[in-house]
Amino acid sequence: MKLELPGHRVDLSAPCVMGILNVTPDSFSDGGRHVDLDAALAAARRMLDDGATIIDVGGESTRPGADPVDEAEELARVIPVIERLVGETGCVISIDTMKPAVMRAACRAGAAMINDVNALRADGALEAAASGGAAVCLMHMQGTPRTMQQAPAYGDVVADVRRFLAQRLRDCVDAGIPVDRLLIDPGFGFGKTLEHNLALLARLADFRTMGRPLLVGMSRKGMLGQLTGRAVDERLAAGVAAATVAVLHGANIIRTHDVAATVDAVRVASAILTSAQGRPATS
Ligand code: 9MG
Repeated sequence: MKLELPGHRVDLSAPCVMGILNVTPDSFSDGGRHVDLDAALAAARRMLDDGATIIDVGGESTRPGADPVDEAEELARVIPVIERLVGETGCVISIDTMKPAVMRAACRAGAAMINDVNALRADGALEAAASGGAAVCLMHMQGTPRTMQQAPAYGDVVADVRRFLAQRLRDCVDAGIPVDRLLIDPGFGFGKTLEHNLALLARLADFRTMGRPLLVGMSRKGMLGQLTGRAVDERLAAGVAAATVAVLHGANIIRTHDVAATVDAVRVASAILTSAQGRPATS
């Protein structure tokens, strides 16, 4: 499967890695309110050297309980980074945002993908994505980042998330976004308990039948902390294990903070899948 993006063609016949570049003051701070552009660019270059195929640039935290950031502030954080990354590396850039104005400006600056944890549900987001020409990752989220972990509830989490994503795919196509530009993501940790997350991971292959590339992100998330008892900066092994399982269950793109280790894991899992596909099934 190939993903056609403005100026790029991403080959998804083997799974690949999306590196996370959070340009929030707590990530690349110069000690004050401002993002240190050179430090952010150096981190992106390191992820590309480590084998990332896509860099996901985000200026608003979507962590549980996170406060929203206003539009002007988000633009000021992400646009200079995208402009410099495009100019200096020519890499595939994804913009992680829920805001239509940020989507438009990021696409003008050279972003080839929109990664929206809100699945283009904000007013004007469908139109912004349709006009920008970029690919779009539609993620499932129950609630908002501020409230989503308060009491998430589902009938059957896999069926409910699948139904939501199928409806959003139809809404996007109705709004004029070609289906071959759309990706789906079940949204690990976004309005889900540990049991919900584990059910989604165990049954990830159910999303393959939707016919769109499958992106997943579990890197450093709370579900890994719940399973291991480890702090956020000690979850590398757990994240690599989760990424490996995701690839074995059909994920095409793994979103991660830890690119080098995840690239290795994805290569191993992908080779096992390829080798298994050449063999007759055993009973
Ligand atoms: C921005 N962001 C944080 N977690 C994410 C996830 O799991 N998937 C996608 N697509 N974006 C995410």
